[in-house]
Amino acid sequence: MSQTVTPELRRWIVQQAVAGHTPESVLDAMVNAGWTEDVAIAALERTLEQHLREQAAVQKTAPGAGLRVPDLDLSRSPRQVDAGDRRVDVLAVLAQPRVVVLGNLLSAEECDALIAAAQPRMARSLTVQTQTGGEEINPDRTSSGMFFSRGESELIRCIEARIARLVNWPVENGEGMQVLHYQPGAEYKPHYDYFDPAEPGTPTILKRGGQRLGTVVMYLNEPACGGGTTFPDIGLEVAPKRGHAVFFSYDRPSPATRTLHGGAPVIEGDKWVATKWLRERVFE
Ligand code: PD2
Ligand code: ZN
Repeated sequence: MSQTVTPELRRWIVQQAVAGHTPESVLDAMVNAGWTEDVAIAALERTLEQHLREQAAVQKTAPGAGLRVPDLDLSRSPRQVDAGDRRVDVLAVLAQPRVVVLGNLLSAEECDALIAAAQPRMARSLTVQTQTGGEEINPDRTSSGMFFSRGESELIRCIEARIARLVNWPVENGEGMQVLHYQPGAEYKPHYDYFDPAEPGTPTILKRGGQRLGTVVMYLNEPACGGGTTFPDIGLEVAPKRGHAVFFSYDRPSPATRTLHGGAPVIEGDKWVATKWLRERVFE
């Protein structure tokens, strides 16, 4: 039997270590699950060494040494933040990684209007092809989607200005808003939103606006079951609730940011989201 150490297995190993399980007990669990002992030991050693190296790199980098990133001003622990034309509820805050769950970012009417405007333009979702900087159909992302151009309508301009004010980041640094639609069984497997510096296509992608530094995922409707936004490294799942959103930022393009996240499979009903990615510089 060929035994491949998948990213999921690596993540599981790190999660076991972080939860305090000894390497011996993790090894036992792997062997019981059918792993050859030699392969399991090698996978454990390599994964834990890499994890320690990453942790050391984070600790060596003093706070603030990463890039300046979009962020809400939560210094007074406000219940609400003024986003210009709307007061947005702050429902949950995590400092490290920075994750903020927001309520009332969009009205029900805005959610419906976004879906209606997106619907005729939906196509099977593409992801950036990291080898070349082009785009490709990705089996890890079984949703369909479309992009609005920045400022293309009054509705889009209004939401873009609100997000810019909320996270203190220029409208011009935002990518065009993307709408995704998931039907039952569709998901977006865990990924990072930044562009991996090790991929050959990344320099081409970065010419247009630099790195992504932050993401706002806005929920436009409510699937009956499933479809949460998951953050496997921090054990968080954000429920898709109409008008709510989750914001998170990453000050370096590294797994050390612990911003791995995914769209869990929709089990019943369907799911609509709008995503806004925020870049380092002006995105033309
Ligand atoms: O739809 C989601 O919950 C989701 C999850 C992860 C969207 C994105 N990433 C994204 O658009 O980047
Ligand atoms: Zn994402």
